[in-house]
Amino acid sequence: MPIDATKPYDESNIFARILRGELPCTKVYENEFALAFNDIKPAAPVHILVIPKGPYVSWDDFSARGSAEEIAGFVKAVGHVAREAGLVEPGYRLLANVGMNGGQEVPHLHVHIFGGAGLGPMLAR
Ligand code: DGP
Repeated sequence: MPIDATKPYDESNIFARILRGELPCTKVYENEFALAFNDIKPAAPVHILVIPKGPYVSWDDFSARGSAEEIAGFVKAVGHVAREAGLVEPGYRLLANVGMNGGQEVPHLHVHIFGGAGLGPMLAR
């Protein structure tokens, strides 16, 4: 069920619980700005989620309230994870769903990194 991305941050969301170590994840990378882990329901041979450490509901929230340091650190972490996964030469796709029409289900910003195969058209038609 997609979320309303204008709602305040919910500390009990599943990715907040992963960040606090209350729930497990298959960690791919972590630094002071970001945590990256494999998606539990992969939609491509490589499907990694990268989340900021701070409490941001969505890309909208992060771009509005995140500090320049957090935003730069997060963007760099996404690039680092994709490079380390060997995705640059074959290519990959980034996706951040926002709110209802975007189909966002977890109310903590996450960027999907998809790769490992040709990914087809950008959106289903
Ligand atoms: P989105 O629709 O953009 O909000 O995508 C949410 C993604 O999060 C979806 O691909 C499945 C993934 N996901 C949901 N719960 C968990 C979890 O507990 N662990 C992991 N690793 N991924 C999860």
